[in-house]
Amino acid sequence: MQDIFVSLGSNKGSPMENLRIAAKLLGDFPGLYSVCKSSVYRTEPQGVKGQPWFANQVLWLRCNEHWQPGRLLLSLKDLERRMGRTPERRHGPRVIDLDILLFGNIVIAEGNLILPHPELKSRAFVLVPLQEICPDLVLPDGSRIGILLEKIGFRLEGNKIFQT
Ligand code: PH2
Ligand code: MG
Ligand code: MG
Repeated sequence: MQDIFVSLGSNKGSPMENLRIAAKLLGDFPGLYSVCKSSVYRTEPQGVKGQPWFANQVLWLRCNEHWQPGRLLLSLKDLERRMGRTPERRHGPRVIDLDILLFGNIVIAEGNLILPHPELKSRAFVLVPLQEICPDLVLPDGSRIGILLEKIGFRLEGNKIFQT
């Protein structure tokens, strides 16, 4: 069993509904089990401004020995496609974005399979929900969520995350 953290993001169509459907479909993958889900946060767009705010959520899952990062990445891409995601501008609006944040303590960089997620440490829309569900989480390099959050500028108001 490995612990896996997956980030869900949507800012096109019905974002809340898109997250709900994606989480449900992910839970249906054989050998992949849901541990818990964070709240859904409404978050200021990072990277490309002037697009609708996102709905973001982090899921904590566990998998059996038949899963490895490469297979999970392909399955997430397939799920995005099945939910109607079409190729779009980098960082632009999307129906659903499913990113692996962490897969156990695996550190890997092979093409588009990069773990931990390369932007994990700079994004409040990932760190805040991660801290909500797993406050004691330690990354493979020894860094802690609380310390990482202290290093970046952001504001949390209810379930809204502002980060410029
Ligand atoms: N995803 C991006 C780029 N910017 N900003 C927010 N707030 N939420 C996202 O999920 C997001 C983003 C690329 O995947
Ligand atoms: Mg992404
Ligand atoms: Mg992605």
